[in-house]
Amino acid sequence: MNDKSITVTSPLLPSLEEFFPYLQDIWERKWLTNNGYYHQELEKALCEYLRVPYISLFTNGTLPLITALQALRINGEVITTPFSFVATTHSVWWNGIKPVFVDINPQTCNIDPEKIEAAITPKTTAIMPVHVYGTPCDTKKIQEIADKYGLKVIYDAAHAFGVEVNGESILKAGDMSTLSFHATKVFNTIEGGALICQDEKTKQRIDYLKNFGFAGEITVVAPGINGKMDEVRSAYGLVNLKHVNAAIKNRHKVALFYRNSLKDIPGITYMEDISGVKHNYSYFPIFIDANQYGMSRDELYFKLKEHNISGRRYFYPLISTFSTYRGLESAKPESLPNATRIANSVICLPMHHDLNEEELHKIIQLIKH
Ligand code: T4K
Repeated sequence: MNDKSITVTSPLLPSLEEFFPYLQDIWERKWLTNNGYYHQELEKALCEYLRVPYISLFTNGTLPLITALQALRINGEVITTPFSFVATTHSVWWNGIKPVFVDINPQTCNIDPEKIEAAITPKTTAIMPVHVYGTPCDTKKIQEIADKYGLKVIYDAAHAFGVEVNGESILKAGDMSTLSFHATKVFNTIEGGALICQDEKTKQRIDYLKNFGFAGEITVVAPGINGKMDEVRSAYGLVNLKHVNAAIKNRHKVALFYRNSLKDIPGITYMEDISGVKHNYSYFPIFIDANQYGMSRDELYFKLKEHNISGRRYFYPLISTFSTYRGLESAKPESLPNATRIANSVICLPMHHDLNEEELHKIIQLIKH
């Protein structure tokens, strides 16, 4: 057994031989960014792969969140989850909007739709749920609430690349969905992201907003930002897209191995596949009950670390506990009992396309002892 470190994830990288001709072509074209050829090609390819009507590429997964709120002219208060990566709530804050935290459902780790209505005030204009770990939110129930109160819904789907429910892309739910193509994601463009919308007019507005608001050479129609993806990363994405199905297949094998190996360990629980859902196996969270397992989550985390295995405590601490947000009424831990318990018990085990059997056995042996 070697002592090479096992990281929580490892990027899906195209081979240099495969990528090099694309670089050569970009060098010949001398067109490096601003809606270039490969940018357009990747948008087309992703619409087809994800089966969504309109997609706009971005330079990371945070700017599409910020831009979605701008595009839909959201203000006042936005209902969201504290159990996510900080970018979700930061995007609300950066727009001068007040985030209102609602507790999660402990089975899915997603915002609990049963608790949304109680958080709605006259200032609420939108709901921003997250498909945490790629597990779909209850989009039907959320839409019913949104329709009843006239709210917009923006899904942070950073983890949900390729996830489908009953043969339909989860990215079609709500008014808009955002993706992250960060190096640590199932599909990556090194840094990158996207905003998905349902109609051409909205796509046009998003494209203006991500290019400073330019609608023509001398016409600026909105206070836009620079969110454009460049040609090198667009081309890299096109090559990676050819390999993403194989990568997800390998991730599935890892999930099956973990589930099979962990099923008889008292005090450890994990998530099962949901019937009708095409999962992408982006993360493999396990939840530790310290009394039954005989060791706390943090003890296990540091024990794995000692052996060069890095699990990650995604998403601990809760966003609502960070200094920017902890003064908010909705950030009180008493109103977020499920999120608090899950954040204190979760470890995401190493999960990527390239894990080998020796590494997986090493992880399981340590968890077992
Ligand atoms: N919404 C949600 C729900 C999100 O989860 C995220 C991002 C966003 C929005 C925002 O999207 P972006 O603007 O980031 O596109 C990582 C990522 O930086 C972040 O993208 C991700 N979520 C978050 C959950 O995780 P860290 O700080 O945990 O990453 P880091 O650098 O510690 O990397 C984790 C492990 O991955 C390393 O130990 C080794 C491996 N790795 C990482 C990189 C960067 C590599 O092997 N190669 C690499 O190049 O945040």
